[in-house]
Amino acid sequence: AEDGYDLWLRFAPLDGVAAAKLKSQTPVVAPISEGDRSSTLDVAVEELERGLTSLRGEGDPPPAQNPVQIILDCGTEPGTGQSGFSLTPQLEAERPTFRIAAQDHIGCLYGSYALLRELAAGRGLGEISLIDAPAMPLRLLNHWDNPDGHVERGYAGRSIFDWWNLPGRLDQRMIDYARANASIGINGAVVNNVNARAFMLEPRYIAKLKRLADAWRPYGIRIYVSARFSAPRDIGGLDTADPLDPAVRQWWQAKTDEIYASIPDFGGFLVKANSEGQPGPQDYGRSHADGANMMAEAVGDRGTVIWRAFVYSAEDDTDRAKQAYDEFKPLDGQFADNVIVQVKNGPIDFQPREPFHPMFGAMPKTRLMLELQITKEYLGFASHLAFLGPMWEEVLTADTGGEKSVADVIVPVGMAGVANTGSDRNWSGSVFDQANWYAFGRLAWNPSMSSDAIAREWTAQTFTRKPAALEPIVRMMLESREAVVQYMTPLGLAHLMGTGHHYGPAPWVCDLARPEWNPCYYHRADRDGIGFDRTPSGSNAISQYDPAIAAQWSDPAAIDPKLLLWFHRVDWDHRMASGRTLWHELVAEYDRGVAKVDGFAATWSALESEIDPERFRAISERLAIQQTEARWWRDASIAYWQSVNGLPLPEGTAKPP
Ligand code: GCW
Repeated sequence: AEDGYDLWLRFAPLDGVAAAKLKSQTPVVAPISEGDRSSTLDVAVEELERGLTSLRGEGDPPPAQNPVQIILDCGTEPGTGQSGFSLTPQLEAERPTFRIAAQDHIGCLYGSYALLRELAAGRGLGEISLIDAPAMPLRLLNHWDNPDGHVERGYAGRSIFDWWNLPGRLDQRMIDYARANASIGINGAVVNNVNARAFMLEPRYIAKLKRLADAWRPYGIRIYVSARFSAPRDIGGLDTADPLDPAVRQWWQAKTDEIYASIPDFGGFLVKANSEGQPGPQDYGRSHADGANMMAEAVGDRGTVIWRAFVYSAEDDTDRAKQAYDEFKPLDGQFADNVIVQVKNGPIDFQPREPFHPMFGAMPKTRLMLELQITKEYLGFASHLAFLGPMWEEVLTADTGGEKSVADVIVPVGMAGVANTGSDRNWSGSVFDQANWYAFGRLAWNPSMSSDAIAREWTAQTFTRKPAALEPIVRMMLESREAVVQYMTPLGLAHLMGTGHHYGPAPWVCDLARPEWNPCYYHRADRDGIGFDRTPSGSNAISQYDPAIAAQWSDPAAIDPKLLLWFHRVDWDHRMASGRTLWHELVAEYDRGVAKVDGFAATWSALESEIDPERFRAISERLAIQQTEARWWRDASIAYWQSVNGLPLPEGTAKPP
């Protein structure tokens, strides 16, 4: 059944010329000598055989007279460095070969997946000649999975990790999960929520973690754990977790050694400290650097401590968008070598659109890693179609000043994506959300890939290679994130979702205890105008950016209108570049968003003959939900703004039904 379980690894049979060619070439994987074998190479061979058989289609092919030998050459140096590979066809030779070369076994596995990906996109063996290597060392998924099976901000069922039955039973899903990740180059997973339970570090859990680590090792995936900072108190029997206390340091040292004794390639710890109620070093008057460095000392050169920069405090009434920078910038240069500071793409929290996080341009002496959210907490969950490639491309290519893009800053370190996996048959809730997992992996591998190229690859592997169907699908994917921005939070608005669930519109909410939990904190609309003044006349968050960027953004006429209300508070009759007033432009944006979604539904319904009935229907139903809810967002938002500004709808605006 086409239930989506196979993700982008379907390897649907080729047709036409491509099929005939592959059948006549009958590529076979050349045997690997006993001495060169490894569990990773066994996986590579198995994947190649499975993929090729599937791509060739039903039935045994007639034996080719001179079959193409696929040679895995994994001990040589093709000049690509660690985990890289080269693919070289030599089909004209007397004995035709296709060579996958790498300096290490994982490089050969990545090369094998790359070959299959190219074939699955419809290219012939002879056309597949490439050299490639991952751009950044760490390409990690962060699971916000709780040990009780609930996934925080998960919209695809329960957790895929079966802690109850581990270590005794290993679910086949854990292997398929590793295959999917390895196929796009993901090389690590933090398996539990950053809002962590300390008991994940107890011996009974270490045994479970070990079983997973052993299962994933052949696929090049290292396991990481979110550690609760107060663990020495919670499970260690100490009465403090003060990072400068010798007993605390000793406890972490012993705990870390215990983990490495079971899992020699354990990746390390991810820590959310002094953020949203989590314990941390500040509970003892110590800094984030004190806390991170203490744990880093315990880990040593065996792994990494990844410290999250997502902090904002209940006691601090400065603009929430400023707080992480304010706290971390003074610590630049104080973190140990094996500490990484992990920064969300924007300064607030995974909104449909935010400017890039100012820390990326401000911490030259700190190893920074980018955190993206694959699960769509603020973009309509798995119900709304939103391909996030364009959003991530936007942040990666953003200029941080000094001629460095965000990608340039993080390439020496890595990228983390908050996973959207769950127990649903199709893993991600909606098949289109699989594309976000895929895009994350591809961008972590190569942050200069275009979202267009990624959408094409994914669509060819997931749905169809036929241009007449592939082109419209890709087009709608590429428009989909902007559509969500337009019907939810246009022109730089943000955080107007209902508090708690973050799903529907609630710009009117203003009575919650913590000011920055209220949508009204973000839009600041009243009779006269709307928007958050972050220029020097307001919170001055803009000063956290490079002076040249800040200067451009400070001018409401020069800033991209997509960020206008993020940085500026303007009158309702403020003139936009379009010639419209802000109010009329805002209404037009909502309408454009709704119109785009109507377009997606029309595009999709025209594809009925090209898509299997199961996935066709599942996606049709979700698009219908999105059509209804885009209108909900538009109409509720406009009605609320009108209740504040008393302005009529622009001439010609259709009345809500
Ligand atoms: O996006 C917000 C979420 C919280 C999350 C937090 C964080 C894991 O609403 O659910 O907690 O950010 O990133 O720590």
